[in-house]
Amino acid sequence: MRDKKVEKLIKSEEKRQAKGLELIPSENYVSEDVLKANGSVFTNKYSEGYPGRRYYGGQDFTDAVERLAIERACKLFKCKYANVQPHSGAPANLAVYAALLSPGDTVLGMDLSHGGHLTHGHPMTLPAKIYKFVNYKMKNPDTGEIDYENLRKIALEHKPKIILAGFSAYSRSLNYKKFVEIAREVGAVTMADMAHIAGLIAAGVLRNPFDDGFDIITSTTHKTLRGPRGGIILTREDEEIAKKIDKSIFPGIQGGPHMHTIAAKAVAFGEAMTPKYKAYAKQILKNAKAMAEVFKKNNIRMIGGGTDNHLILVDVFGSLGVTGKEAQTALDEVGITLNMNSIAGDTRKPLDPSGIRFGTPAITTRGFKEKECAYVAELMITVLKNKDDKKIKEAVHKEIKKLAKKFPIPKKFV
Ligand code: DSN
Repeated sequence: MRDKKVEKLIKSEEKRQAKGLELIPSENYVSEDVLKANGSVFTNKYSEGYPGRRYYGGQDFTDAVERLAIERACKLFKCKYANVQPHSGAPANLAVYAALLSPGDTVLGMDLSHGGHLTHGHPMTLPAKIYKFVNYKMKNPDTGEIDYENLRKIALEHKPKIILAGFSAYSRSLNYKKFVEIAREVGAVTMADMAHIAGLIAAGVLRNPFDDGFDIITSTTHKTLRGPRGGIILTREDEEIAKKIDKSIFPGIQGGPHMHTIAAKAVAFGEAMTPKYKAYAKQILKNAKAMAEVFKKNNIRMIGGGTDNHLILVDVFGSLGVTGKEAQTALDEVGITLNMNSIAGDTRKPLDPSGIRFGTPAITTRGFKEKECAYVAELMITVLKNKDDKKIKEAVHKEIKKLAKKFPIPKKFV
């Protein structure tokens, strides 16, 4: 690269990723093919519109690559329509709201502190300023069970136009059938934000909400799905809904699609169709269970009591008297990256909450199996219990570096 300053920063980030262990459950490593497509000359092209209906010339190859991404997304997630243009998850969710709601209409989504996402109605977000959001919660944070009775009660009372299932910090499975039943009772559209678990659904190791009758799925493409940073909106079968969503993305809230990202999405969807990817997805779940088992054995409280998916949410403050921020910092110091997270009923502030959230998608990409994951969990607990002990932290850091060296970030997945 001619720009030495930027090149140096890229190299430093490369080193950071190689030397440490990534446990942020929404992060992953992409293949060199995804990286290549994402850094391709498609970045030079404007292509407002959709394949066959663009507002600029020179679209032979953009049309072909977008069609390919759509075809693969539909096959992967078993649906009729896909919009592959959302720049990420937040615009994907906003586009669905804008497509189906009028200002002031109601959406029923999961409470942020119980695992939902900011875009599911946090008062600071734009959607919450336009639409009304009401929230459902878990019945019991120690089992993670959703309070479906109350969800139905809220739905009957508020008559939402959209009932939204999905989360960014919830470790159990949702009962999609119940959501669909309640939505049909109140005449709502069902939308699943599966950003965290899209890859696990694509691989068939977690249930596909479409199989239970969900109307719409939104997702990012860069988490378990292991593609470029981006978003998608899938519609099971309703052409009218799909048309409204297309208009909502363009010209509604976005301009030119990022064709280089769409090319990279097509590559990632292709990779996710392979038997190797299915094995990867299975291993993510096994690895998360192996880590949860260690926390359980050590009597450390997990929200939901364990995990059915790729992530674990631990109440470090309640169990060990260590705040989420302290835990994040101490683990950062030994080469483990994760994030502090609020937990249900948290009395602490979001910038220093009671919990930490971590998961296995990235370390599974590196080839970690249950044995290594259980060991990492043990090391994490050692650090959490000795967060001010320099010597212990140095010893753990050595172990983490050894593991990182033994399991380099792969470049090819298929
Ligand atoms: N920021 C993502 C996460 O970490 O879960 C969700 O948008």
